[in-house]
Amino acid sequence: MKNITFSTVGKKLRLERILGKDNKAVVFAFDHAFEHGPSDIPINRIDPKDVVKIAVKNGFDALMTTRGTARATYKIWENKIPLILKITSKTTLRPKEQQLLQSPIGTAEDAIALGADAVAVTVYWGSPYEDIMIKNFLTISEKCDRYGIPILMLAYPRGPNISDRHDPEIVRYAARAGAELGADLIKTHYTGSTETFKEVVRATPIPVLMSGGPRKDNPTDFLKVVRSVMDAGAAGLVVGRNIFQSPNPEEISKAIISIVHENKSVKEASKFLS
Ligand code: FBP
Repeated sequence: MKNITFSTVGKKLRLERILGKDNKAVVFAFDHAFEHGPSDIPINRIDPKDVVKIAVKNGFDALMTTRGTARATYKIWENKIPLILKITSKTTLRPKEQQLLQSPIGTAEDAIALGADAVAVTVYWGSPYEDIMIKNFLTISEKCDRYGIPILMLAYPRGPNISDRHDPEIVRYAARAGAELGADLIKTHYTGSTETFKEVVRATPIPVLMSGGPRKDNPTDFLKVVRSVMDAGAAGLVVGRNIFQSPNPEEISKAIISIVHENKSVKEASKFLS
């Protein structure tokens, strides 16, 4: 027991609440009203409570959202689903170039105050502001290490030298850099094939979750991507728009969760879709 710190135990317990017994997770992402603005939020879902209800009712492993939404909706998620507090973001109201910087929008202490099980922090690898985001990450990481809070890093390649955010080698670089910096979980873009995503997973010595991305018109196409990353050894995904912009969020949620947690094929999972 001598070498085990209190925070090591806390971090382990919190990670287990998110990843569960099978070490896999489907996290519901809902920070878009801040990060992208009204264009991302369907008019029938402008009340944040309606979107949080989707995460709670459909068996997601965690809800990732901002501190204001977490507070406004806590009666819906409390004691039902772990909270991952998103503590960096940017708005699209900023000048374009400054959208390459994620600013602090919460703290590790907020996570403790809200009873969250992790924080989520974005680093745009390749941004002219990469240095600021690395420094912010280290400040957050120092506190999280003390308090036993895991950090999910959104490791996104983005900047003037990045022409393709899904380029396998660049995604692999970003994911690995996130792990090297000390993240506990990585969330990053799909690379277009199982083979290349396998390399991302192999190069990254912590669990890798795929980032959902814009909603696909055909939900089966999204299920194929989910199947591909699971075949590549991913620990699951973090998904928002493909769920809350869908006319049938329940169906697509069940289908995704069946692939991740029950190892279903795309064909089997498609049975959930009408
Ligand atoms: P989605 O599944 O909707 O892509 O959600 C994941 C996410 O990372 C959100 O947490 C975030 O707001 C958004 O995508 C960022 O998207 P982008 O980096 O493409 O602006």
